[in-house]
Amino acid sequence: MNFQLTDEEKMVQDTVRSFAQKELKPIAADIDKNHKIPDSIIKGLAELGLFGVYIPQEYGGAGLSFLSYAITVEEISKVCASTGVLISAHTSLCANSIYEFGTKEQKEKYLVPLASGQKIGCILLTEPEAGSDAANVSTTVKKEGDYYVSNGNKIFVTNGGYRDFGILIATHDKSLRHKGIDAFILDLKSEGVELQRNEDKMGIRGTYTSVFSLENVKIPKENLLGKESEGFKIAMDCLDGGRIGIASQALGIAEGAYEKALEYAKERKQFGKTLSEFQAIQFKLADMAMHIEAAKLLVYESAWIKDNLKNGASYNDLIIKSSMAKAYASETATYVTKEALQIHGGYGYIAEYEIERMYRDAKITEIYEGTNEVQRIVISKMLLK
Ligand code: COS
Repeated sequence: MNFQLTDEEKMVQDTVRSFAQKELKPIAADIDKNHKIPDSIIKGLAELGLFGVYIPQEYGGAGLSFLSYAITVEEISKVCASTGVLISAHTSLCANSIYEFGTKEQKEKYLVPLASGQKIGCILLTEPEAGSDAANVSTTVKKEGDYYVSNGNKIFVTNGGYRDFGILIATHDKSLRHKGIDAFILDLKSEGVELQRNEDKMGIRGTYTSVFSLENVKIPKENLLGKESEGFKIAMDCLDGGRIGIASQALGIAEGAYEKALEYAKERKQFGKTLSEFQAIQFKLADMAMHIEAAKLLVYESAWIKDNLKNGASYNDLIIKSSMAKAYASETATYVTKEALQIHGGYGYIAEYEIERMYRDAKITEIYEGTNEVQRIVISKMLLK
């Protein structure tokens, strides 16, 4: 067992940390306020290769490990959770699906611009009646000559507002549930794809959470991803990696809040001594650090499993550990941000101190890419198999 990062992973950590601290930290509050990640940040991330960390170089990526990707999302999310999920949803839910299931032609046409950061990716999976019950999608596809024609409604599409590329999950026969589902690469500028709105939300306010309607959208037949009826498998597979991405985001949020609380506890004086001299605060810090460390081990281990699937690591292990990492790290993020806010007292409630943003950002990690209740369904099903 080796708990050390490779030299390459350490370099990624240093590079991303330095970018996050220098470029992102000073404007994280503005990203939240203005509901937008500046184009200059997207350009900077692209120049560092962070839109395709583990995608091979021949397809526009940086060709590094999956663990490097997890570290990237973690370091970015320490200062800006919106930018963390921009990278995570783009990579895990879109680029990854094309990388793992796409043809050479699909990779050249769609993966290269995604992995190099010229285009931003998303997945169109969730619907008003298909959230946790992902197999209940009602968006239809019907083959007509050289096209599939799709109709339906999609919600909660992270990154949808960029209107670049998405993975569309739709059914050709709803009565078959997950066995009737297909996946497609969809250009979000196609005729019939209407962006209804970007939601106004509690946290990760720098991201687009979009609502789309699809009316007679013609998708070229060569945009089918994998084979017909493989769509649910593709969605689940990308979520297995995606859950590590969200776990990394949650870990980063928790670490960012913990660091701020630690710093504040050492500076703030009440009753003639610093907060860090009170045992009540010391115990809070100890508990926060303990949970963060445990979350980190789960996140890094699941990323390591994903990196080692070709070297004998088991896919079942990936499913169970990625769900554990996601549930545990997200619960750590909500717990740690709550405690960090409490340590800041009244100032924690004031926007200038940033903890209130981290507290708001943390909550979604318990919900998206599978609620933590769904993670427990996945974990227990695997345990009882
Ligand atoms: N990884 C790989 N395969 C999985 C899987 C996973 N995590 N979870 C389920 N599957 C497979 C099952 O093995 C089964 O395959 P077979 O047909 O070959 O047996 C198939 O998918 C159907 O599984 P199951 O019968 O368990 O499906 P259910 O409809 O009961 O629901 C859950 C499965 C709840 C786990 C699934 O719908 C889910 O993950 N929901 C949450 C969706 C989500 O995360 N949405 C957020 C999107 S953010 S963009």
